[in-house]
Amino acid sequence: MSATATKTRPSSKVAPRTPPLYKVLLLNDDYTPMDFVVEVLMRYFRKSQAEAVRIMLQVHHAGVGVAGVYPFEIAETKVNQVRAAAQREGHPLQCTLEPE
Ligand code: TYC
Repeated sequence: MSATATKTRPSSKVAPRTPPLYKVLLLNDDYTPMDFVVEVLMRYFRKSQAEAVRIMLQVHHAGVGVAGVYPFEIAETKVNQVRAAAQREGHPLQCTLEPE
């Protein structure tokens, strides 16, 4: 084995290398404007406009959709940002977390 080669860990007794991930979900409703949902996806989830429109329409038609997948504290922050923005603007948009 070369000096830089990585060995496989001998057992599962060590902590996983990656943190558990959580999906941030957007839920559909009849009142939140489509443009607002697209803006939220671009601002808080760093989506392009085309991707934001795609996700918004997915939620609009299926009832729920994934805005992004993150470690817990980042996902929680994004949920709080979306809820605060929706409340500020008086929209009923719902946003929640679920383990991936
Ligand atoms: N259904 C909303 C409308 O017709 C649009 C919408 C999309 C609302 C996604 C919420 O998470 C949502 N204005």
